[in-house]
Amino acid sequence: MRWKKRVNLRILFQGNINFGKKLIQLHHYNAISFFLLSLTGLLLFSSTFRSAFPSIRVLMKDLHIWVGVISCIPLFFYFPKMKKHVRTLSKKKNNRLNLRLVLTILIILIISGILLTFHRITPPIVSSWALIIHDAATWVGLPYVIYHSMTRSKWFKKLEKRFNKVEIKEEPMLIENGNPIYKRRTFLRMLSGSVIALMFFPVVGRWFQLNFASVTEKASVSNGNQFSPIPKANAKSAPPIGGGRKGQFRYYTVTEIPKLNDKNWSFTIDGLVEKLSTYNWDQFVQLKRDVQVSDFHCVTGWSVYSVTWEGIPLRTLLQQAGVKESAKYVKFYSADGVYTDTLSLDQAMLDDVMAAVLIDGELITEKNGGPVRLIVPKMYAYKSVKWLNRVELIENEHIGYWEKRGYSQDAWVN
Ligand SMILES: Nc1nc2c(c(=O)[nH]1)N[C@H]1C(S)=C(S)[C@@H](COP(=O)(O)O)O[C@H]1N2
Ligand SMILES: [Mo]
Repeated sequence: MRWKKRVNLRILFQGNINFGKKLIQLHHYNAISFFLLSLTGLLLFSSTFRSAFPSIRVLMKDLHIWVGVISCIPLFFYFPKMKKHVRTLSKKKNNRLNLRLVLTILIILIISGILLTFHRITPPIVSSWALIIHDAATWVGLPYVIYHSMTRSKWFKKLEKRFNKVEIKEEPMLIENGNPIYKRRTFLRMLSGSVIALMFFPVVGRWFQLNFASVTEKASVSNGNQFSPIPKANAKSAPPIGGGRKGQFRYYTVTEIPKLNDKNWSFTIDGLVEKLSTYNWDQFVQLKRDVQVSDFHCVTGWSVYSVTWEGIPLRTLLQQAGVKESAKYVKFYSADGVYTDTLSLDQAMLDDVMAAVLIDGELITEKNGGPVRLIVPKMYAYKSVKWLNRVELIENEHIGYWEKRGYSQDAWVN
């Protein structure tokens, strides 16, 4: 590969080699780390990748963090010499602007990246902002770097030359007061810039929608689940006492969304219980429900605040079934047939752990884990099993789906 020949770390770290050579090495080095960071970062952002390769998700995250850390090393070598570098650019306004932009983006990425890395010891609001800012800086920085490396590549220079020749032969430059008002070179660059920006449009749009659009999904419209009767919301739920959720869910699933309806759906509590209980939808919606307002935190940094959930507290369900002395853990199953998670009996008895049926007064949509999903507000949401249809009391600890793939068994939110 070409970069192997080009990147020479020795040059970067040796004291007595000339400054210009060092800058070039730094540039090549940064290009490689930026490429690796973008690749691992985009894979982390992608929910398709998440469900296609769940077992390397944690590895990808660690890789992203370590490449990030290693990429910072050259900066420490650069900063003491920055003054000198800026001086060499004193007559090049564009280069100075470029440098300023790149350094600003880098610093934003580094600070937000550090905050995200240590998300477990900061409050969730800090990580959710760090995630938004980290992504935003990526959506500016990544297209910019692609543009930068493209317009400086050999084939682009060739293209420009050809473009300019055509121009001289066939079409004179527009001239006003002796100055060209539209250089074709500029046009070519603007065109490539726009193409790159357009390429990023869908993903940036998606990101924008996730963070800033105030989409209130009407369950009746977007819910593929076919359930009737529709449970009548408690007065505290409609209108929601939490005032309506703030923020948006990023819908995750490790399987296809299960096709559920009031005929094929059932809810079972079994294992180490006095009486095995199975409910069909009709029976389930007759159980007495509570309302709570709580925040929902994904371990990757995003949160949804002030969600008004209505459902059956898990401990009510457990008490009704009668937990046997020997039961120590509770295992939760999803109707997707794959996803499971677990709580200790003590954790399962916490008063805000709930089999939720309504969100902000409406049926939980199928994407969101409806008709019934677990919520464990004090823990990261990988504990909040979607399409919950079975609760089993067990003696020995079970390791959940994501915990098997590297997520911490300690899921408490700070
Ligand atoms: N069945 C099932 N439950 C699940 C998941 C999943 O992939 N499948 N993902 C978990 C994770 S990591 C999170 S952050 C939340 C996401 O909930 P949402 O898809 O409603 O936003 O669901 C949790 N419960
Ligand atoms: Mo998550």
